[in-house]
Amino acid sequence: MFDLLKKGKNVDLRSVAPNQAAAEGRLPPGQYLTDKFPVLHYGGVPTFNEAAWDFRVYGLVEEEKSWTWQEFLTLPTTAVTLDIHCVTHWSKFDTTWEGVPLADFLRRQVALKPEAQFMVAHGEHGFTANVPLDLAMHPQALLAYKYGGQPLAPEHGYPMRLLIPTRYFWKSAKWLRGLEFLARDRLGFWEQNGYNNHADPWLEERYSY
Ligand SMILES: Nc1nc2c(c(=O)[nH]1)N[C@H]1C(S)=C(S)[C@@H](COP(=O)(O)O)O[C@H]1N2
Ligand SMILES: [Mo]
Repeated sequence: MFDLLKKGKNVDLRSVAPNQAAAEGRLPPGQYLTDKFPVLHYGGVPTFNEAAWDFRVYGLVEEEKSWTWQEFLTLPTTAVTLDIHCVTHWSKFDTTWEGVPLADFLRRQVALKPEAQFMVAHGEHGFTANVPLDLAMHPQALLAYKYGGQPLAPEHGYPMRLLIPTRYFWKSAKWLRGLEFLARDRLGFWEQNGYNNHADPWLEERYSY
């Protein structure tokens, strides 16, 4: 599977002693801590064309809706700090993000049909990642467009990405363009490629086999 991953700059990520981090009780099993921000994705980094960009919500909703980038920027935002854990074994603590809280967005901007129980996030180039609706409603789930107080870097998802807490970081789709709501779960890109659908780093749910 990892041959599918396009790695960023190949630096030594083991910048902090794992024991020190584990002692804090915040480092899940099999992970090591890094201060860097590795870049991981399949395919190229898309360029943002504001005129062509929209953000769509569809599937099991009463009414499909879409937002331009300027419309999206008017939505209320919040800041979230969380630890991120990549299935390729790096973790990064206290990452700080700003964006639209997904739970608020789904409650105020979207009328989900009662049958909607799963969400598929759609990124540029057909990338998908799936989560159950209750995880999408997690208070730290974000439609994130700032990292560390700055707009997202292109390789980290500019202009906007999903941020899904409590799971391996692959559920956090970069270059987010749409959310689709479903009655039954549908595996996303990495989930179809052998990764565990539940993806809890504390249970080390890396693979589906
Ligand atoms: N669109 C898109 N989003 C993606 C991916 C991808 O391949 N395409 N890979 C995921 C994986 S495997 C990880 S670990 C994180 C990495 O985010 P980062 O590059 O900002 O560290 O993005 C996730 N989101
Ligand atoms: Mo990942």
